[in-house]
Amino acid sequence: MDLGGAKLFKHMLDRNQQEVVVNRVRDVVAQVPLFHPVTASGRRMSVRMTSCGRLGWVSDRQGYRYETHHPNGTSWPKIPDEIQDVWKQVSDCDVVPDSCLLNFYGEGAKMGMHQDRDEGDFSFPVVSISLGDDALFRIGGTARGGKTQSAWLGSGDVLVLKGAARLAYHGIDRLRFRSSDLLKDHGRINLTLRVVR
Ligand code: MD3
Ligand code: FE
Repeated sequence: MDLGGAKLFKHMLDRNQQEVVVNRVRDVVAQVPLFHPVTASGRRMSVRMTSCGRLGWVSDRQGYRYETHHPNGTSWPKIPDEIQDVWKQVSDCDVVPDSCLLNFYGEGAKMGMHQDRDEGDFSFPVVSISLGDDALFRIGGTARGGKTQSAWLGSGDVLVLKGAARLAYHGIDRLRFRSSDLLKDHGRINLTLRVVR
């Protein structure tokens, strides 16, 4: 499947691999808890986030940026091997990712259309792993407000963004809440692996 240069690998992770990754995510969240990022304008995002790897993405009233520590002062844990393995399989890139953003969507959470441009080099791909409930993903072009394409991302799906798609506007319109039984309390986890530098 091809969404404007984004490559979607449906069902790349089987149920057992999904459970292993969820357990690794639980280990990370136990060390660096999920938080609701706040935008520079003071709006609280509906998605909760945390990170692992050398750098993690944070947003607060000062704006958004990559930091070496969680807002509580803890350094981010290492990216678990089972998550790095997915990058090795699909990124077609010899460089290892230095950041893994962990997004958690509860009932009603969504993410508005945006570009990812806080990284130092857009020639590296971004790899996204979806776990739990189905989410309606939307991707457009590199200008805001153009035509868009949509696709449902299901548990175990992996999306690779490179080339023109790397700077495409994208977002999550809505979840099909409780569509998956992977997570006890339902909801969705999205992991994005990046080279930030
Ligand atoms: C297209 N995450 O973390 S994943 C994000 O499902 C983000 O949580 C969404 O947008 C989520 O920044 C969408 C798919 C995705 C991830 C990164 C991208 C699409 C992308 C970077 C560039 C272009
Ligand atoms: Fe994004």
